[in-house]
Amino acid sequence: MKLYMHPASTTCRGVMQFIAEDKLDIEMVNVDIFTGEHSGEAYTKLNPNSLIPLL
Ligand SMILES: N[C@@H](CCC(=O)N[C@@H](CS)C(=O)NCC(=O)O)C(=O)O
Repeated sequence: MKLYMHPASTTCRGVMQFIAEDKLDIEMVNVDIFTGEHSGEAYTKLNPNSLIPLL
């Protein structure tokens, strides 16, 4: 399982904290919302809403 996120995103941090506290085996995939990566073709194929986080 993967979490698509950005560490500066407050909506991601709660999910990241839950994963860390429960030591879950989930890969973190950084999506650079500052360069618009979340609006690119690769990410919108995963999440048409263009928002992070995405599990
Ligand atoms: N509750 C929303 C919150 C997601 C959200 O607002 N994420 C922000 C980052 S904090 C985002 O992806 N913003 C990109 C944008 O609005 O273009 C959801 O998970 O669907």
